[in-house]
Amino acid sequence: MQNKQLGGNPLGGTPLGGNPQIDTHNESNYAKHQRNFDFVIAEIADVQAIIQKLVAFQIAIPSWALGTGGTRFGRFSGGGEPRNLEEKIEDVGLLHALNQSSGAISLHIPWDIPKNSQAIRELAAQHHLKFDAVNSNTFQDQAGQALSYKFGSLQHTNKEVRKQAITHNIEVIKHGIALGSESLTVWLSDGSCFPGQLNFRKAFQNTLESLQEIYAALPETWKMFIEYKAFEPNFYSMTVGDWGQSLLYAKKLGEKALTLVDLGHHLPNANIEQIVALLLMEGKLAGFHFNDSKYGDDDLTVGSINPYQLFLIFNELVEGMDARGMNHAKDLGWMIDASHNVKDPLEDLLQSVEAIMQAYTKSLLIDRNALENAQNENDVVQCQEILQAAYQTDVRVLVAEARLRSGAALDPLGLYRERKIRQQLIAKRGQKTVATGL
Ligand code: LRH
Ligand code: MN
Repeated sequence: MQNKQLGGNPLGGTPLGGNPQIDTHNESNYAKHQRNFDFVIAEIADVQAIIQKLVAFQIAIPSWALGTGGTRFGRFSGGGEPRNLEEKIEDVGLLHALNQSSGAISLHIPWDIPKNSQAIRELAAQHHLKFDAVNSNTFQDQAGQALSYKFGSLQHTNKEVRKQAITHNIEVIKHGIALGSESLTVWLSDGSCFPGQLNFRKAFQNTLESLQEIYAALPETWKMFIEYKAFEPNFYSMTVGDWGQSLLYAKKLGEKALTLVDLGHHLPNANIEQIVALLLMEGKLAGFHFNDSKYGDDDLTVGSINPYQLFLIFNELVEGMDARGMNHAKDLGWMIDASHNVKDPLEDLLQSVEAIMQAYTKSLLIDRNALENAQNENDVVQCQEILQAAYQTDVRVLVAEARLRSGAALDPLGLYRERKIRQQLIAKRGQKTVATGL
């Protein structure tokens, strides 16, 4: 089964992307697809332009979410997990071969330190993968680390701890440069668990001064993504606790600093689509860590709990990006950040990419002129009718058509199961392998 041309890819195929198994799968699903396609496009204007946008739209897969996730209560491994960075790249390469919408991987350091950056870069290129943002980690103490981050990193009252964390972030930038990445994501678990534990002003100023040193180390073309989070692992305050605090840092740091929106990092019922609209208006939106949640930072499959919210977020994105003449595919960071406690990690990621592509497609179907007129008329009912007409449109065949035109599978999840790929990975890697990450 193994195809020596494309290191261990259970789908076989050649580096040139031609893939007999995908072709066979598409042939057997083509007639039904074409029938649906012809039916759906009859009602849709500019369908070709929409499909081109979908073909161009690429989502970065987190290197830390290719194994089974867990909680403090337990972790139930599914087997066949990638044992090293090379196998993680193969797994993302597999996802990309199946949907041609997963063309980048986002690494987390030190969970995924490349031993040989050039070799890793070549392996990724073989799988048609780029390196998206690199992520630093000052929320765990590594073996042999001199000073602990128990009471924070960039906020820490001890200048030596801050220095240690700054040095780590600058090392992460170096790894990113070697891989061709162009952005650093800084998520800080810094904060406090009890009233009185922290001087909020000093914590902010220590963090800002530390970020300024990291900012100064950024290459000219790089960006710094400042990710905020309302709670966990600190449960009284977080030093980058919401979009306002992240924006304050980003504005004080400079134009390379932007605010990253992780959908699971908000207090209950936050209006995330409004936050997105305003960050975009300010030119300070970095991009996203897509996932879904019902309670906290649940890191569930994108669109599995609140697909309408995801649609409303993409509505603001398309409106705001077009208002600024931005390139949908290139001008924001599209990344997934999820953790798989009960699903096969690769199936979960395939579902998440599909949910993002569907939300984006539906937002492209919104009749913008009609909506603007209805808003100007304060015709509230008509505004909802226009939005929901797009939301209620079944766009699955449009997303599938974009895959077909990109050489991917009409039904990625179906083909993944049809080819028993998880079983192949278990046969190759074993039942008990554990991937680095969350
Ligand atoms: C924090 C977070 C952050 C990552 C981590 C893996 O909750 O969302 O983006 O560094 O998850
Ligand atoms: Mn995140």
